[in-house]
Amino acid sequence: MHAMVIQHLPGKLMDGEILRRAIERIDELGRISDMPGELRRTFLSKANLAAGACVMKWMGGLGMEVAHDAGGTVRGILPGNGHTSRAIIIGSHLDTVIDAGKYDGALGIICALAALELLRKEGCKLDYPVHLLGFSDEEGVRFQSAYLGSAGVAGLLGPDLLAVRDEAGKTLAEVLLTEGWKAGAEVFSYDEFSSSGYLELHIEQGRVLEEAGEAIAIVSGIRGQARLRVTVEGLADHAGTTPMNLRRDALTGAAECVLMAEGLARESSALVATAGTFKVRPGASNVIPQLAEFTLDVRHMEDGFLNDSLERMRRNFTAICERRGLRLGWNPVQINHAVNCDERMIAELLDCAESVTGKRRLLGSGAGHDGVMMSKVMPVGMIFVRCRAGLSHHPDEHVEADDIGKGIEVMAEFLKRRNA
Ligand code: HGY
Ligand code: MN
Ligand code: MN
Repeated sequence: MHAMVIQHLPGKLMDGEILRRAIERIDELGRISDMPGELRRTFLSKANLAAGACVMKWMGGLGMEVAHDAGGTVRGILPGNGHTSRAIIIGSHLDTVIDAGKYDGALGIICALAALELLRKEGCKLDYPVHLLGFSDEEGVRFQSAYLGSAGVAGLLGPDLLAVRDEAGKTLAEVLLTEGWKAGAEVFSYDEFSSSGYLELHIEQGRVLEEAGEAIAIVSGIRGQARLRVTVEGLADHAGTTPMNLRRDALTGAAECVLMAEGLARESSALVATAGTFKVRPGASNVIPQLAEFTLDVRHMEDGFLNDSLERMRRNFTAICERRGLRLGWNPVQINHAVNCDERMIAELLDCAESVTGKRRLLGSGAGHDGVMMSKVMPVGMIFVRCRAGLSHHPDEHVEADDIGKGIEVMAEFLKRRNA
């Protein structure tokens, strides 16, 4: 764990108490894990529910009215002074990837809390309610489908998503029934009338800010993302007696497919393709693999290019499998198209960023975020905070205290300027 040394503190947080508490909370959430020795919180896991309960405690401490839904998303409501009922939603996600860093998701929730604390310290009452949401599942580790928490609150958990299955073959619908956090659960539901916007602070998870020597960027949009489960089926046989030309080796066929996808992505600077998981059956060293299954994560800023790339991969995988006497299973799990952030929020956030940092940096997001789902029912804005070497989805993910303080100030400034 990195001892967070607070050197120079930004202006408004000079006493450091709010920033210090935010950093302590990042460390505290960073210790709530399903796996000793690494950080892991997934959909409805024990640690994810514990993290949600911890955030509810902090929100309660700020006088917010707290609740959770059956999927594990938590919410705090800070009522406004009644001038308008249209809330502004702030927050991020509670869950993590496997062996994660402690800032992806958590930073956005904790900075949202800190921004409200900063406004309270400055005696700033807001005209409108603020809803702080900690989404239960943005990474999609358990079901390989992203944004389940925000899809839930945006009313987008349709039959397709409810039918996705986890490793054990359980559907999301079954898991909600059997493992849901039902005691005291409320239904969170937002539509285009309930809120005037969703604002999320998140680490950049890229290198642009670090290379520019800047702390803050405002996000222009979120790249489209396709998640697939690909299976390649061959024929198990004896590793010692089967001649190479008679083999129908599922693993080598799948490997050729993965390398084809990588090759295609290397041809174009804005396309990325990743096989993050790879399983082989039966999985004995002296048996030619019968079945190989891998996940494919493919992303691009333009939907048309993403769709064309997926079609090229599917066609090439089919050809590879035919040539090798293998059977291809091409199974899209979830395709989210690119999302633009709201022009008005971008303009306001750039002004806020300039007032805090003197810079106006606009940046597209290669990573996915809950704003993809929230954008279906409300305007979306995002604040990026620099992270060291752009490293993320890794235990060494790191953000400097000063940059956290600036992020909190930009968010607080935005909320303040939304007052009439
Ligand atoms: O995968 C992503 O882009 C995000 O971290 N969920
Ligand atoms: Mn994230
Ligand atoms: Mn992530």
